[in-house]
Amino acid sequence: MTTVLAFDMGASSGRAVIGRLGPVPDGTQKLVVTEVHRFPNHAIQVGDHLHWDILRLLHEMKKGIRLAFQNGHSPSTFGIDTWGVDFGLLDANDELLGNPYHYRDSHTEGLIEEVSGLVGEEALFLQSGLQFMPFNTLYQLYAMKKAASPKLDIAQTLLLTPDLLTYLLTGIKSCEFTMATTTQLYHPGTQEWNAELMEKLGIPPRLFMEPVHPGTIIGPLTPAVTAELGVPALQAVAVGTHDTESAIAAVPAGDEPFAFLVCGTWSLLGTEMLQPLLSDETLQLNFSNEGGVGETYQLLKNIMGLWLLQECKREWDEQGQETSFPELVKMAEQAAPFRSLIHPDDPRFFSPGGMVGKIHAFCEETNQPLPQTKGEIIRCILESLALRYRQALEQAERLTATQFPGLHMVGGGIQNQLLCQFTANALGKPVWAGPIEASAIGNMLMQLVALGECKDLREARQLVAASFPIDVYEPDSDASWTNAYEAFIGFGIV
Ligand code: ADP
Ligand code: LRH
Repeated sequence: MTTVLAFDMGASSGRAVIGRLGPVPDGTQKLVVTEVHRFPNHAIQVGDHLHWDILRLLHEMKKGIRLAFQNGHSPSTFGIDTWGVDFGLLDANDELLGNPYHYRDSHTEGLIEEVSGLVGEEALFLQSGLQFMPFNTLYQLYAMKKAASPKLDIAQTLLLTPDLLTYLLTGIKSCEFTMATTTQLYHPGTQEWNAELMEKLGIPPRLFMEPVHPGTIIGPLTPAVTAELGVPALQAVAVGTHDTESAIAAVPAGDEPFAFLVCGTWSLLGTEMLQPLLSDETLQLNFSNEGGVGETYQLLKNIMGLWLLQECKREWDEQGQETSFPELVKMAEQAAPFRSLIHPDDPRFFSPGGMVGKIHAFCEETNQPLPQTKGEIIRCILESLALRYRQALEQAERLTATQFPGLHMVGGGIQNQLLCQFTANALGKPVWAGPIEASAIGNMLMQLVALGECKDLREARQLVAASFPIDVYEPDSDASWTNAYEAFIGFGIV
């Protein structure tokens, strides 16, 4: 029996999950997962900026380690995955300089256009493979440069969030490849940091460490942490530290090309490749090539995702009317279909706050009735997301000249069965949903690879298929989805 511990830090919550690999009565090996700790993760506004509460996350992770042992588990390794792009800076004494910015902070507004003006949009795409998103690390650092941030002047090392958390537990600084490729500063052609681009933008190249690949052992917890928690010196492993890449590693796909949708705060829809696809069409359709585990590249699009629903829920909860996710889904189910649609990737929906008002404004501008009740608003979001998934899947098919037989959905959002069914209906193709805790499972898989318990990504995916059930959603043949898609495409957003 091999036991590992995965920390999966999403933008809305974090969890510590134990994975045990061992034989089952039929003689095969299975992975069994047990959640030992779950905690909320919030953005915090401090003055003009939005930050992560990184020390609270460290505190909760320590609690997770303690609870794992108290509950009788004895993991030998741990791995950390988090959302992409964000980072902390260390000074010459290796101390953290301030609270890391949240990727939804407004300091990067307008910088895509400014940087494209300096470097050229096509050149930037060919040198990074990434879609243009305002929060990419590049724009965050450029914003600090423009603000003459003294932190940037004195920083010696940049650690992306999972590497920062690993450092705070082990004292070892590292840089993991999948996260490095979310920065827009890593060159997919040369497979090196793009120092030339950094110099052009005034970003100091000294900050960046040589990336290591998922499956590399980093080192043990510090003696201070083991003494504080009363646990042995677990070894940290560099997993697919970008949560999206860990989730894709846990898609129970076989050897054929497949399409995936990682469904959480964000929706990431795409397909797995062996090389980045740096075509003109990839640039036009605003797809990313993100480094994946097992020497893969993931051709994918960021879709605003369940953030839309989370923000409406937050607004209503703050008004004192708490409603759970399952209750909201039930209300949506009872609401009338196709009353009004939004385009989830209209930029107005990106920043926190006022989500119901933003949805109303979108509907008003597009001459649609305003969804009023909670059920109407959530139904509008879910139908619109499902139509956006069809649009993105068709784009992925066009880019790769492949017809996918269906869509694998993974992540917390698949607990929303209405969304899974809407997605199958919108696509006219089956949806295979599972596992829910894909990022934590993918995280564990690379620990198992590091420990020699799993040979490679292919074997790891076979283990997922053998260990976790999949729910199948067959499409309803209903012409209203085709009509709604035509209206949706009319919004004109690629
Ligand atoms: P993150 O990107 O923060 O890691 P998750 O993968 O945990 O996100 O997914 C969180 C989302 O899953 C929530 O925003 C919510 O929309 C959805 N969700 C979670 N639990 C349920 C549930 N019981 N029923 C329906 N939807 C749920
Ligand atoms: C999803 C995710 C996504 C990034 C975003 C910042 O959690 O990692 O892949 O683009 O967060």
